[in-house]
Amino acid sequence: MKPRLPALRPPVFKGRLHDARTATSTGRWLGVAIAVCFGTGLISHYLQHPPGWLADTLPSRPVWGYRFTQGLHIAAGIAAIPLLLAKLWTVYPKLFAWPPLRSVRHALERLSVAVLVAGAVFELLTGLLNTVQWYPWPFSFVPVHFAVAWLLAGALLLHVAVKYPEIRAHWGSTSPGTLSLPAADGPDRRSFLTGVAAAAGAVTLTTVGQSFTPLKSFDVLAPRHPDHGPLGLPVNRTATAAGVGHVDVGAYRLTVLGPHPYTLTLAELAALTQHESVLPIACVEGWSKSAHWTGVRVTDLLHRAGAPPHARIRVVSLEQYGAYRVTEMGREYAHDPLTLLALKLNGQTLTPDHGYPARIIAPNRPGVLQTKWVTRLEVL
Ligand SMILES: Nc1nc2c(c(=O)[nH]1)N[C@H]1C(S)=C(S)[C@@H](COP(=O)(O)O)O[C@H]1N2
Ligand SMILES: [Mo]
Repeated sequence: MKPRLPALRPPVFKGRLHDARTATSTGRWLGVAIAVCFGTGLISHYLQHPPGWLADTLPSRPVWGYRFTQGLHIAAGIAAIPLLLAKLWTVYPKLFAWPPLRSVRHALERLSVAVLVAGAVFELLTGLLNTVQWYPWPFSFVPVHFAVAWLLAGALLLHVAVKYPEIRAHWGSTSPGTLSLPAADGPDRRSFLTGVAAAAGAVTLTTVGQSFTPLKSFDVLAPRHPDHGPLGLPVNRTATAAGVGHVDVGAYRLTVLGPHPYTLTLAELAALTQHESVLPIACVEGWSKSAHWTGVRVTDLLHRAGAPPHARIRVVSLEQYGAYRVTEMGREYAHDPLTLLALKLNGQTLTPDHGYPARIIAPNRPGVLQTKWVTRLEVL
């Protein structure tokens, strides 16, 4: 007996919320979240990898600038996940539209939607996994996340342009006449949208405390809690993970290379004029916490080496390998009186994981550039 093949017929969707109006309602919030992610992502990228012409003009104020923009980047990305799921659920019947391709224009539009969906899923997934430092892929996160962001932004602009007439028709809260559905669907849609808003609110509330510390007691889902870590500050990369291990204080030297190079022991460094700064560590992964730092002003160290007042510097760590072993610092940071080569954190000697014996702390700067275990400053 021949097995009977089911007839190939597209499924019929009777749900009342797969309509343009619901798609517009979810889409606009998703669009806002993605736009915020894109803008704050650009800020983060150019603070970390400034082109030459920009490096010396990057501002060191406001001190909380990067804390704010990166906290927003991660919060918007997390909130976008339930919004994206809701939006995809609303529009997925279109996958089964028949015939699949009606014209060249229709084919191009579907292609752009495919890029849009793939880009959005990719960015939110890789971003989320980066916050837990899980990299189950063979490529490097930063350049690929950055490149796909442009693809996504382009596809989103195109999508908004193509859908503009529909978006406009369904944007307002009441647009009678354009509604193809009976008014009885109103309550349904309201419940759906309320549910989506509640989901987005819940994931935000349970994670945003990792950087917005007034809400830290609700931070139960974020990978980091602002209070968990030695001296009340989280640690991203431990001394052991960085291969720094135990630092021999007797052998430690700080070298400052410039027109008049010199070398200091830790005792000599500690004998220089010490200053205090209250500055946050703001990690690209979304957590941040403000702390009291005590140490020597970087600008004083550079001045002593005969550096010109506009000098840019390179900071070198005791760390042997790792992407953040060597970092560069533009002149606004290097000569900001708040920028320290810190020896103490919250009144106590740095712990090995926080960069003992000396680490950089500068205002408005991504955490990855707050170099720990510093052994050399080079005037460029
Ligand atoms: N040498 C070195 N410095 C480093 C890192 C590193 O991997 N190596 N990690 C950076 C990152 S990603 C962050 S967020 C901050 C965290 O500082 P903390 O561990 O003292 O909180 O240190 C930065 N300094
Ligand atoms: Mo970080």
